[in-house]
Amino acid sequence: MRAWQAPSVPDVPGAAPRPVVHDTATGKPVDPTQGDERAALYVCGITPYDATHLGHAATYLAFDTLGRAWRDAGLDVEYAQNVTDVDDPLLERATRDGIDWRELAASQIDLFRRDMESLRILPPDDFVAVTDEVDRVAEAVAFLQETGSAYEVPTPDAEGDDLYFDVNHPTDAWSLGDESGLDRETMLTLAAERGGDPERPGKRDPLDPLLWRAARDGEPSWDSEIGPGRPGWHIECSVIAGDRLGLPISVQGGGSDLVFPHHEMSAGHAAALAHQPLAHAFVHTGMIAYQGTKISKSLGNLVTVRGLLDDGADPRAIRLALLSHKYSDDWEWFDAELTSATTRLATWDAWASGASAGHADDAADVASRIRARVSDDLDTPGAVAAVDTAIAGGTACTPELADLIDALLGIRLA
Ligand code: 5CA
Ligand code: ZN
Repeated sequence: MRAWQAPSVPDVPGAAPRPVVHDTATGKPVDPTQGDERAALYVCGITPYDATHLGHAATYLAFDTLGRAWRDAGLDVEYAQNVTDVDDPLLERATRDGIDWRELAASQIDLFRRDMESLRILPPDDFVAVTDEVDRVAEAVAFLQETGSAYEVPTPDAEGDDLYFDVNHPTDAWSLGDESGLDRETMLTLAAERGGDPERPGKRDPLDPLLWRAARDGEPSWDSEIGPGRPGWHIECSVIAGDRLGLPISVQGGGSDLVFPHHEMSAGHAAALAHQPLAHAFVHTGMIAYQGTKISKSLGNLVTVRGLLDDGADPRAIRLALLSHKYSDDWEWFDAELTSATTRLATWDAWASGASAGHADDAADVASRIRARVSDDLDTPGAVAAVDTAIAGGTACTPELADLIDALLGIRLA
């Protein structure tokens, strides 16, 4: 489906280092392109049932920064992102609010597009609604059934049986825990909290995740070669990433709440489908909290991009506030974040417009410093500090330096 309008990104001369990022699976910094000229990025997209909150914004901004750093290093970037436009939380919200789930999804996807545009986030090349990929998911699940990785669990209340993934069926490119590194007890707890159903009777292993939910009365379903039903959650991302980008991809990205079960199981499905690892690196953003707890639609402690913009925030200040934190940290949003980012932005704008005289000779060093910081596991706070230091030290903002700030940090200074 249509993504959103791309912001302009200046081409900046000079060499940028290849980015290195922290890989959750190995716990180490890696070049996920493995020296290739092509970088393939898949980032888990929204479940469209509430407006873009700052946690979403921070997550997409982190991967936007990675895409910008790759481009600045001269790589060809291919980027795919899904939208989970049919899933239990979306259906529950639509029922609660008495609206059609399709209408709810469409309106929230539109809002997300507008928010991403306001924040000047680079759009994916492929922005894929799960409801447009149901046939492909069904085909993949049929293949998993034929090859012994999927099995039926008796489902008396449905037209057919639900299909589950057998986490213990051997694959050559994955075994349970490869991506998350978690112990079984933690996996069981997280599966129960994050959409899994370890208590469901009839499964071979309590951790086996749903691949295909057979049609129930009153729930959306699609006819398919494996009977009427709808996709499970993890398989959608394995299929879309594999189809659009080819496996293994460079980076599978998302928030740290997706480490288990979502990315673990997506990697398992990909391995069973393609005998390939899903990704060279699994990169996770930290969770943003507000009023003491993780920002979440279900908890209701939302700070939305739209809300801040409606209150008059400069979208560049929202961006700068988020960039001032390390992407992988968990941190808490305070209203003062926006105030200090707005003040900092005014200082940067005045500097770029040449209001204060300065010397231009070390502007190139500042540019190198920004590039070095961003390519070192997306150290955007370090890049922000490099600009602050340049201003404090009397370095003038050359047009090239302003372009580099725009290209890497996505902030066009006045
Ligand atoms: N549709 C699935 C992924 S396939 C999903 O998790 N959707 S979501 O709308 O719940 O989240 C969208 C993205 O924002 C995910 O990458 C998620 O990890 C991230 N995210 C959600 N809440 C936060 C938060 N409080 N802080 C940082 N990132 C968050
Ligand atoms: Zn996903």
